Amino acid sequence: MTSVSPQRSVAGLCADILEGSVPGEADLEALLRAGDEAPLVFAAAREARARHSGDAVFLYGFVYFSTYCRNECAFCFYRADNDESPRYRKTTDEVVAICRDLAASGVVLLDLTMGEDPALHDEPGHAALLDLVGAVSSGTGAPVMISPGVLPETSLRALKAAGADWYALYQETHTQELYERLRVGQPFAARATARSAARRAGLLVEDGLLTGIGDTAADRAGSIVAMREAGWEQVRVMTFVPQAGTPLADVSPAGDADELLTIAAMRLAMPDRFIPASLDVDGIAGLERRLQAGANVVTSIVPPTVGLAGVSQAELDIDEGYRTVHGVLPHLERLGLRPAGVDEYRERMARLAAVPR
Ligand code: SAM
Ligand code: MD0
Ligand code: SF4
Repeated sequence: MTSVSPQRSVAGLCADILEGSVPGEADLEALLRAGDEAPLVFAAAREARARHSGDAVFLYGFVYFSTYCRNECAFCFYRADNDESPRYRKTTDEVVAICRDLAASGVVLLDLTMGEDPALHDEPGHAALLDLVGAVSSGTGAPVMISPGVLPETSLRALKAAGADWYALYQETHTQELYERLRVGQPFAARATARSAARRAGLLVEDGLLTGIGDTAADRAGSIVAMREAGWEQVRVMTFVPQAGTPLADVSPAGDADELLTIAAMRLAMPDRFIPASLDVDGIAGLERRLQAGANVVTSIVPPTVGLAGVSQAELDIDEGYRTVHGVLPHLERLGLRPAGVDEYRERMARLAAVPR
């Protein structure tokens, strides 16, 4: 396979990539700067998706079970010193009941997410977390993702043994200076090390980006290349949503144009990977745009009435029941897409796990 020349037009680049050329960093930056030609990039991304995923879309349930956190991420509503965010910690029984209902509603994966809650993180051997993952896995029979923050390899191995399939840990940006302004006080290398440890432990891994937070197209192109080289099985991007009570509360919200182009560029760079359309940025109103940019996963499906929050949109569309399988299905149908079942999902996970890396 050859690299595409950086001099090509957007249309030419897209055509070359669909014919098998591997886009380099300059090519990806050109795609990310497509501007008025963005629709060409989205169409190419949909074609790449169709070749690898057909019309299948994978629906993920999101369970933010503890919103306590010891960290001070500049962008996050749940940073330790914010007293405006809702704090709760669900019991194992509550989480299992929520997950059973989510699995019955048609999601193919349960994403168990928490802040770096000292009550769970400081416990020797992370026994309560292991117990929770074991209970959700055996109680639902569904694939499980954990998003717990940075953990040591021993605990990641134990979580895999307890039934976890995936570890999600986002770098936000692979440009170190920008990272240090965002994840204040958290070493850049520690997150990368934890993802590598998770892979050694046999977990599939998701990395991800934030955009609209001081990043440039060059930063995002560099990140896409870094994530492709690492071979992570799932990659994401979310637009920064300014949060009350945080240092970045007054930043003007970016539109989603850069997020959409980043989804499409990731799809063209990594055609066989899972790439989410998150309901946690623009809610249900933003779903079709993200799917039309080449996403093949819908994340942040949250059941109403059980007192769970989103991360970047704590409340948007949750009580209304729009962030549910029922709320998502009409949008898939309108785009000629269909929700995949758990067996098909497991088969796709196994295929990616078998890719040499
Ligand atoms: N505490 C764990 C951690 O940070 O790894 C797990 C939570 S993690 C899934 C939360 C992710 O949501 C962040 O990594 C970031 O990518 C995204 N996020 C948080 N606050 C956000 C905001 N205000 N706007 C957009 N995305 C945000
Ligand atoms: C999402 N709110 O998927 C969730 C969260 C954590 N693994 C994912 C950021 O949008
Ligand atoms: Fe804590 Fe995660 Fe929010 Fe950072 S992004 S403050 S680690 S919950």
